[in-house]
Amino acid sequence: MDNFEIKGLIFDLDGVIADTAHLHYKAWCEIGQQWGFNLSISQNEELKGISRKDSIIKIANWAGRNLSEAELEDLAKKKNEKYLKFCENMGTGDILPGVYDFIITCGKKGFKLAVGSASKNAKIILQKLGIDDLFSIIVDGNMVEKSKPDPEVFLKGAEILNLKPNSCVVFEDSQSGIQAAINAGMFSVGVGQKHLESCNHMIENFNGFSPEKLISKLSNSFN
Ligand code: B16
Ligand code: MG
Repeated sequence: MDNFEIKGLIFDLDGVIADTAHLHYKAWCEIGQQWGFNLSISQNEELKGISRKDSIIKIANWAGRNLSEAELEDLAKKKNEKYLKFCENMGTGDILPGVYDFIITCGKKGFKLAVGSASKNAKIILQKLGIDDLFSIIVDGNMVEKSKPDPEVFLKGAEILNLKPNSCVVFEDSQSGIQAAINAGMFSVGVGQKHLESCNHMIENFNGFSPEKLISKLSNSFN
């Protein structure tokens, strides 16, 4: 790919901007434990980036439970109440390392900024972190029909930013999110300690990362 030009950056929320992945996990564990089912860390990896309802369906399958639509709805509600309770005292200290500075620098350099999250709580969480106004658009779980790895959430973000998919970079902590970025025709940067397959570049966190490094790593990834 020659002459690429990056104009837009789309950030996943849970696990990229906000230190919330462990809180989703804790709430899901409590849901599973009512059936005596222990959700493993590797099973939880498969839930990252997946909608609340699709997550319950997966957990019920793993636990060998057959749930009616009404039971699914009820568990979704219970899980969310638990999750929001865990998030009650969340503030700027729950922003993941380096990402705030990276977002501010990128904004000053003229990149268009968006959030692309499966979470229906994305706006509330970003408000708690005090950074909801840094983004031109927050595409959340209320605005999409399909879970990652479907590209809908990122394509909607690019469309609202008025950018072509191939001028956007997605930052993601989940394999389903990296696949969604690939399916959208976007570049992807994996974030976190767990290696993610097929992303253009991987960082442990945003400490020391810069727009210049981003462009250089992306151009190296396909040269
Ligand atoms: P909610 P992301 C995802 O957010 C989380 O990774 C996933 O664990 C969660 O189940 C999903 O949002 C739905 O969240 O229950 O708050 O609507 O990583 O795409 O920002
Ligand atoms: Mg995530």
